[in-house]
Amino acid sequence: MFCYQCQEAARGIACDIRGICGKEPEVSDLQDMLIWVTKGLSYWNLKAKEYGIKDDEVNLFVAEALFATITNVNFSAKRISQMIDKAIELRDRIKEEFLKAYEKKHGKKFNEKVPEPADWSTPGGMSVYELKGAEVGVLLDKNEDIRSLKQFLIYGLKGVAAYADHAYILKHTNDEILYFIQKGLVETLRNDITADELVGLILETGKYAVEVMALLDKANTSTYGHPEITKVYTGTYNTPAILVSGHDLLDLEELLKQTEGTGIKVYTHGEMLPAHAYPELKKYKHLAGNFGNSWWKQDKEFEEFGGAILMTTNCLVPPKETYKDRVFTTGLVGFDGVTHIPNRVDGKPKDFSPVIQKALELGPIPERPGKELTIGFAHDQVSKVLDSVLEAVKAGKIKKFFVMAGCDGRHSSREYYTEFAKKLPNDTVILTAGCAKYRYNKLDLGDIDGIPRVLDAGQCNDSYSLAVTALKLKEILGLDDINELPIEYNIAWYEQKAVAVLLALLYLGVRKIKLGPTLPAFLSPNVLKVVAEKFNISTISDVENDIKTMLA
Ligand code: SF4
Ligand code: SF3
Repeated sequence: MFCYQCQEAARGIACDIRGICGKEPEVSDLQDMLIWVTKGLSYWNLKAKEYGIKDDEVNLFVAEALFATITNVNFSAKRISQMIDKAIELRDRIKEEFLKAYEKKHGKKFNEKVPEPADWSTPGGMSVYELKGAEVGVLLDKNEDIRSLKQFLIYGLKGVAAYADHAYILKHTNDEILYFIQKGLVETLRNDITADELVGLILETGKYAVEVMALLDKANTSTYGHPEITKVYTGTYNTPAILVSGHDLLDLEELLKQTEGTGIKVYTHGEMLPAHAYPELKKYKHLAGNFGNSWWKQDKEFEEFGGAILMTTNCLVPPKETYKDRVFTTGLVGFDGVTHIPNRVDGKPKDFSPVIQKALELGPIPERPGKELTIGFAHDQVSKVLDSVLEAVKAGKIKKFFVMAGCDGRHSSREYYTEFAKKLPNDTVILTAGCAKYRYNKLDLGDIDGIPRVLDAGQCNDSYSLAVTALKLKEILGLDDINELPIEYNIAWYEQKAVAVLLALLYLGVRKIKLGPTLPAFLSPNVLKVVAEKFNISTISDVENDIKTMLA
């Protein structure tokens, strides 16, 4: 195995024995194989598109395959292997269709040379896939800079694909985004691709990252209403309970419907916290509160919670034996030995009865006191209070905004973000989204004329909301450049959705971003130099120093 896609890559270089995330080498090689055959599938699908053939199943599958390989989504060798089978099956189907269409149009057979994954085939099975995966992974490209750029592109595409899949689940799709993902994948098969071409594709990924986050925003808000300022209780009640984590709002909604009247209370964990702010979700009285913190604390917090647990997307930490039997996965999440709730069939809701049954069997969880968190500052809500925000800015009561969106992670170096939030002067406001917020959202940082000093827009994809707010401010203030706003960016990243968010910010023209707690291991020294120079990206140093320079 060789994996360096997340911020916690071993030694800041790569995981090559076993993932720090818990990913086994076997699964890592299978994931590499899945990406590789998905490139082959994309190759034929793009060719078929030229002949007017559109296969929605293929378009969706490509997004799902990428999403399944994001950090902390799927640790199951069996599930990834089944996805490889499916990729090959779809590839051969779309290839056949293309070949027929080609012959019909040209009166002769297609005989161009095709890239290896477009027709690789062998009586497969998991062990063959694993061996091939080890051959065609990250290290396939010998030139360090080309490898770095290709992986940078693929990780950005993974983030875009994940958000596209989230939107698709809520019946919102955009073929242009799905085809761009495929184009990007196919381009990485070229041995003659130049660094400049790759940089161009990476920047274009930023454009699609903006588009896909806008699409997901529309999917979420048209289904569940615009998030509203909401207080969320962080304690628990003495009843049977289910804790829901991940980003999938439809899973939560279906579970809420199916638990109505059962006496079960439903709680959110990690990235599911923003669900409480959506009118069509908060209306369920048994959506009782938020328990715990961000993803990496789940081994302690899931154990302590006591009820059933449902993981809808990333980030799953390999469950401990002590609570594994009450964890359930669904969607693209997978872990061998953990019960999986199957997908919807024929548009019918998922059947969460095994989770409900488990919660009832486990009985009431302990009552624990908790404080209240205020959330729901997505763009629509913020636009309603924008006048008072602007007044506070004009009156000098708010000097600066700090966008501290992104991910949390387990490294102790992330205490930086808690300290940073604590030490920011009282006339500053933090704009956040994603699980990075758990480093400071319980600090009681107060408010400025009723405006909380931490404005939480929602999940990582709701970084889009922060961008909308920034663009609106730019317009109102009549500025030419988004960088003239009194906004500083101190972004924490971990997995590949955050890579897409970063590319979206770059596409929108945001410069001088601080990215931490460390810069990506997948950026080679040369690529890093280009990124730093072109976009003025740097990493964090110490809190006092960073605050000083960012306030200057
Ligand atoms: Fe290592 Fe991160 Fe890859 Fe997991 S996802 S194997 S922690 S680099
Ligand atoms: Fe967190 Fe995984 Fe990225 Fe959606 S839950 S932000 S790390």
